Amino acid sequence: MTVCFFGDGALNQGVLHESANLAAIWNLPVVYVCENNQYAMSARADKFTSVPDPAVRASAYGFPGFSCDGMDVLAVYRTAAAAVARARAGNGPALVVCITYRFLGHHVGDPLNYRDPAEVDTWRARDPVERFQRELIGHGVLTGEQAEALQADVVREIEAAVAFARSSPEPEVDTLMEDIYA
Ligand SMILES: Cc1ncc(C[n+]2csc(CCOP(=O)(O)OP(=O)(O)O)c2C)c(N)n1
Ligand SMILES: [Mg+2]
Repeated sequence: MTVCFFGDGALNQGVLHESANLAAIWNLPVVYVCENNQYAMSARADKFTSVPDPAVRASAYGFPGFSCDGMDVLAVYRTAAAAVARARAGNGPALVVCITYRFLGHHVGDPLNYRDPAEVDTWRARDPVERFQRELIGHGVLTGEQAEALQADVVREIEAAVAFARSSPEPEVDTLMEDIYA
């Protein structure tokens, strides 16, 4: 099966409509996952998407659409697992919309002058990584020390990857199209 990820910015592109329609007609094992972080570049979702919950659009293609709390790791897992199980059982595509939030700008130079910092703080308080960590510690799956050690491991891994990239030669121009499927 195939999982396609896209942002809320891609929701209103014609190609999504064409793909979803064909996927339904051919009964393809596809799960469409919209990471609805409520901003596409500097535009707020309610300014460019006609419905508050884009999951309702799936019914127009004849397959189910599920919205879930994208700030809750286990809610995303349960919702995705149901959509994947359907697809694997031969029941065709599904749309999963994860309601989340874009903490940072669209790009590093984004002035973020189009939204209220208080809104960001509200969503930051629901940070899914911190929330899941609290849940794991609360259920005794992880100790605070193990969580800290894990975080230190991740930081080390990222730093090693950055160092590797910085010390590697620039890629050749003719590799530009490698691993791109069209
Ligand atoms: C096919 C295509 N159409 C339009 C654009 C211009 N564009 C770049 S980013 C963007 C919005 C992306 O929104 P989203 O996926 O929600 O990303 P986010 O701002 O959340 O990072 C658009 C319209 C593009 N890059 N490609
Ligand atoms: Mg977005």
